[in-house]
Amino acid sequence: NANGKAATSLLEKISAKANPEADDATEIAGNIVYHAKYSPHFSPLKFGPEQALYATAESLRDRLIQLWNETYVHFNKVDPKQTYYLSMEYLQGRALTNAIGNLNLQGPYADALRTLGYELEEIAEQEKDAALGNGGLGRLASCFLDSMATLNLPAWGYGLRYRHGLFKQIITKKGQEEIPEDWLEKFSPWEIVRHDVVFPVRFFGKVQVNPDGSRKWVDGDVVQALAYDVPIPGYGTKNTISLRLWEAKARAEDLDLFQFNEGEYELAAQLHSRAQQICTVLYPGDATENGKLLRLKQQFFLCSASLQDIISRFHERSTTEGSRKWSEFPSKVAVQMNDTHPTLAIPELMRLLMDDNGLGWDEAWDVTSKTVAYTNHTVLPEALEKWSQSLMWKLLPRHMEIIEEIDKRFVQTIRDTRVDLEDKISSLSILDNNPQKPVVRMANLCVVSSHTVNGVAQLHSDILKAELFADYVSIWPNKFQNKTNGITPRRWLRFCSPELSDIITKWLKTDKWITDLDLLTGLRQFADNEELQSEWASAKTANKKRLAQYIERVTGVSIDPTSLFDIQVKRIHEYKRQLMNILGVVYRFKKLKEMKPEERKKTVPRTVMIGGKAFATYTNAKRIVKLVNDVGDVVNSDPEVNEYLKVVFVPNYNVTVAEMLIPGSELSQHISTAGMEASGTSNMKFALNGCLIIGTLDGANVEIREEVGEENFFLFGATADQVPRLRKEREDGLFKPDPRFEEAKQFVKSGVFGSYDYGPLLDSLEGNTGFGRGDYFLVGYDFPSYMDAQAKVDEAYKDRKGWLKMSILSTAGSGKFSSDRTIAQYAKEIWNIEACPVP
Ligand code: B1H
Repeated sequence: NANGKAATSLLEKISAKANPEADDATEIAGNIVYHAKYSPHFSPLKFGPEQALYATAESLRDRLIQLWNETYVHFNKVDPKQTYYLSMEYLQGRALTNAIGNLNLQGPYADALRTLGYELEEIAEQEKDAALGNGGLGRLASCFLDSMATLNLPAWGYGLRYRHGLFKQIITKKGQEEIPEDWLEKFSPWEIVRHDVVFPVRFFGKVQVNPDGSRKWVDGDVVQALAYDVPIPGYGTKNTISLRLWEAKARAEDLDLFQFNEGEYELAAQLHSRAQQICTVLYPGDATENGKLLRLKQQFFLCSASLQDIISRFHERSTTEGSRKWSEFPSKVAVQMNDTHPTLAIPELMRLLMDDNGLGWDEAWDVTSKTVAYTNHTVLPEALEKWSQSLMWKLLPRHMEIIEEIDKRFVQTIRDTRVDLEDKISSLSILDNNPQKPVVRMANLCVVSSHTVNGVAQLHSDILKAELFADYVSIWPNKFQNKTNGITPRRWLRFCSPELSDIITKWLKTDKWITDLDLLTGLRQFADNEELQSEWASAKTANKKRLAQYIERVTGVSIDPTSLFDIQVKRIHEYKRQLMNILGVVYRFKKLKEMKPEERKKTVPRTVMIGGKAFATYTNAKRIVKLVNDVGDVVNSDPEVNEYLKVVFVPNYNVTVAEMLIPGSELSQHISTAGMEASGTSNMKFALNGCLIIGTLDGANVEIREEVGEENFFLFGATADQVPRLRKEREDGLFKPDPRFEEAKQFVKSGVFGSYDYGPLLDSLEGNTGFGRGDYFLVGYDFPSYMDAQAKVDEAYKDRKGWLKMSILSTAGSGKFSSDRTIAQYAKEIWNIEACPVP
């Protein structure tokens, strides 16, 4: 590598100097060189782009460690109430550009690297994407951390250090194939292992009853939880918080030397390999309940280690001698559960308080229920976690006793106080004792035990109150809240589209919008301004060109940067209706084929990009991936139409790919069956980047449309309250399909897109024919209004100025969707915590 060689010789000319406070280019270059030489991870004398990445990251890490320490000491001194966000998923993506940007060191870092022969962007490209999550729920957790740090809130995240994150998707002739992801192949420069932060976590065993009647969980397997801290810098502040990820380790004494000496190596290391399994891989399900023992172990491991750590910090911060009063705990600690995945935090906190610290039930319950809060992210029945009671008794016998007791007391209270709910008790109770399959309903445990339950968009929260949790609302009318999701404007605008950001800053005459996103409304007054429009267009065009190059590099398909860039990227799921999108494309293709050449010339050229991962065993989702690829192959090589239509499946969609796609998008599709997408968060990212939305009245779309204005949103489809009736009509055979829908399906069936058997996939769209699910997702019902909305998109795009105005207004109306707003609301309305800025 010539570049590497040049850089190696440059390395010799710059004196190495460790300097965690380096902030000008010369000092930074010295610090990078220091790490290249004295924190080496590669053979000496190599300084290619990869070595440069690690040395650069380590130079930043010095600074982050310093800020992390200052923040920790400050929080310890002030002893504020602190929030702990418990999540099984974090989709952090890359960290380099984000850290440099949040510390406002772009210029000096770019200059420092240039003296070493590299461009910052080129080095940033070397970093792996940390994908310890599946989709929206995991990315939300990561956006929340960014906002917590930026708002100077005393708050930490807890998660698991999966050895392998979400699988890598490759596309072959067979469709999607999954390859293990390997973000730790070399090492991550962003984590700091804390060898002194280790907690024991028990599994299996039994409950011992002591002479005084107290109970204790004993025996079974004990695994060590070891802490790794990922520093999370705030934007424009010293505050740097922690994402603490737990790794599972066996203890030395768990190696059975006797068996080893007998030559029984596998038996000897049995406990070691069982411990290792826990954090080996992220479960790749998105909105799918799974019910496997290892997943339950992961969930408990996260909860137990985090709570032990939280309790030890509660004592560490005590200024009085001896241990603190437990009644103070809820005024020092808030625990937020990201969906039901960390529900075991509830019985584990009860157990730690009662069995390890001697509290009585009432006292422990008071502390626990004032500490924990629960966010629901889905109403899909298949995603509501239910754990088999027998599995739980085996793995967590003491917790099952506690859950039974919580349930017993809850049911008794209802019997005593609410005779009207007598016939609802079987659905309200935590334990479902159905003899076929007795289970624990985790959402019920969360609702009964939490002081607050929230949904993630207004419509979703309304549905929770009116349907899923309606009877609980009658018991606790004030427990339920809405917290509309948000996204961090740093990663999702400032850093992924610097061109557009600079234009915004120029026109608003301030860059304060980066931390006060409502200021974007200031762009509205310029929406018609031709100068702004032309600057806006050139930024968008630059982003489209960059995206076109990327697409050509990863797929080999060349796309026209002047065509309309139409994107749908999200996990592949029938409720998200990628199938409707591709059937719309099929119809467009068929019509283009039927047109005369001069007619075609009048159409608006479009590039449709679809990306997302399918759960490995979700057959229909995989068939959709295959269909998109097959349609792409035919359309893109058709010389009559490929000037007017291209169809690209973007492989391996992840945070890094999103940062390339979103800034280059002009239209994005958020087209789920109404009532099924709890919120959506990519819709917010697209809108913020001046991309128009075609979508249903679902999730946060409803609020986005309110904010950007209905004339700037391409709306179609049934509303959530119509869905049950429409499903019934579909089942009863009362539905008359639109001819365009029939034509599109027929065209696929005719075999134009290859010999793969799409019969089963298309049958899922039929009504009550005995096949499929009777078009449960109402693709057939919504198809005509979807196609009409698409025709309006084409018309609107022909009016270039009109489109630019809409695009500007879209960005201008996106202020509400900053995760800073969301987190400020959680802090005030759920956690009751206040900012604690490091001086
Ligand atoms: C969301 C999940 C989810 N909702 C189970 N539920 C999982 C469920 O591994 N599992 O078992 C993983 C994830 N994810 C998403 O959360 C919603 O579908 C989106 O609409 C929402 O925007 C996002 C964040 O609130």
